[in-house]
Parts: sequence; structure tokens; C-alpha cells
Amino acid sequence: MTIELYHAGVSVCSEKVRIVLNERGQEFVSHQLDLRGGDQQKPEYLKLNPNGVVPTIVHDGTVLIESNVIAEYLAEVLPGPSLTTNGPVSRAQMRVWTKQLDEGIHQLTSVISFAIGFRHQLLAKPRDEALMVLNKIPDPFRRERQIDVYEKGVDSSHFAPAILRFEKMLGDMQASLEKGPWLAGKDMSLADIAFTPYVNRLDQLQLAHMWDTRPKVAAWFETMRNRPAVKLAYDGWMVKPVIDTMRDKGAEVTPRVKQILAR
Ligand SMILES: N[C@@H](CCC(=O)N[C@@H](CS)C(=O)NCC(=O)O)C(=O)O
Repeated sequence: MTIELYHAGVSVCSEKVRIVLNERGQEFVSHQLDLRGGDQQKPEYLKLNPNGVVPTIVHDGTVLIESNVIAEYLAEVLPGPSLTTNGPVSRAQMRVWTKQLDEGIHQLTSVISFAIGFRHQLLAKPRDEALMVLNKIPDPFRRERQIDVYEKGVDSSHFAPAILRFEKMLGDMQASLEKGPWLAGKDMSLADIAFTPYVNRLDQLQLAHMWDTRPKVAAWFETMRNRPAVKLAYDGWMVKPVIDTMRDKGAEVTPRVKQILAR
């Protein structure tokens, strides 16, 4: 069996799929895309993933897109302990978690990552070059929003609501983990795997203070980030200048974020 993964090192959705593959001990053929350079918009890639995003997997010739769908697929076809819980009720709960990512949290991760960190990679390029990549984003709503965030950073009107949505997400996680021990109940599941890259991104952006008063979230994140499969999904894939920019610019905007949270 061959699994090819089209992904990016620093990409929450790609990280999610790498964690699942590692949990299963599954090797993969890696095709890394440069997202700021627009590799995801090249015609040959759009044939695999018409949305112009990563990740995509090709499993023995079958093309699959959408990271949560890919994660469930891999959990089903690759042998190993259940990652989709041990019962229909907790499986339904697991999906209530994962669908939240597709219904907003993922897009808002893009907003805060760009507003705080990624836009600086684009600002370092000539403006027309940066806009050429942004103008090719296939989804018109996402395109307009990303251009706004590229132009205005944390002053974009999309920034504060995004921070407040993460505040709600962390509150919901704390409440579930109090019952826990895992997000979807008594089994570690794809819900825990899927949320790890998002909480990790908040950490990379210096937003870990958002769980200072949420001990269950803090303990869960510590457990998740120390899983060998999670470590392996990060080791060697992170791009140091990108991580450094998220850290440095994240520290600069901390007072602004605290002001939003105090409103
Ligand atoms: N719902 C999709 C979202 C994929 C997505 O937005 N991927 C980001 C990286 S995490 C991407 O490829 N961005 C490139 C772009 O927006 O041009 C999934 O879960 O796979």
C-alpha cells in the first residue's frame, strides 16, 4: 500500500493528517507545497484538490481531500486501536467536535495566523507578487478576507471576533475535559488529534495565556503534545523562520489580544 501526502510543514490541517498517519505507524511519500509561493494553485495540484488547499492524500491511486474526512478514512483503513471511539454516542460527540473546525475554527485560525504571523512573509515580497497568490484563492469569501488580513493585520475587523471564538472554543474544551478524560468522553479519539494542531497554533502565536485559567486544557495539551505520534508530526516539518515570526509578532500583539479578551 502506498500513501502519498500533499501537505505543508506549517499547516494545521496537514499536521492533523500527519498525526493520524504516525499514530498508525504508516509511512508516506511526502510532497511538500510552498503555500506562500502558491504551489497549491498550480494547475497540476488543482486537478487533485480543486479547492487549492492542503492536505490531499493519494492512497493506491484514490485521491482524497478534506483533513477531517482523510483522518476518519485513515483511521478506518489502517490497522490499529480505534481512533473513532468505542461507541456510536461518543462517535457522534467526536464529530460534533471535528465539524466545528470545518464550520469556522479552521478559517479563523487562518485569520489569526495571517494577522499575527504569516502576513509578514508576504509583506517581505513585492505587493503585486503577494496579491497574485492571494487573488488566486478559489473561494471568493476566503480570498477577500485573506486580502483584508494581509493589508491590515490585527487591525482587520476579522481579528477580534476570531480571538473571541477561540476563547469560546477553549471554554467548551475545559467543560468537556472536566467530564473527560478526553474531548469525546472516555476514549482518546480523532477529536483530540484534530484539535491538537489548533491549540498548538495558539501556543505558537503566544496565546497560551488563554488557558492559564483552564487547567484541564493545559493538562490535555501537555499530554497530546508529548505523544510520540504528535512529536513526529512536528519534528523536522517546522520551518524555523515562520515559527520565529509567529513567536516574536505574537509577543508584540499580546497586549492587544488581552484588551480584546477583557472587553
Ligand atoms: N477544510 C480543509 C481546509 C484546508 C486548508 O484551508 N488548508 C490550508 C492550510 S492549513 C491551505 O492549504 N491554505 C492555502 C491557501 O489558503 O491558499 C481541510 O480540512 O482540509
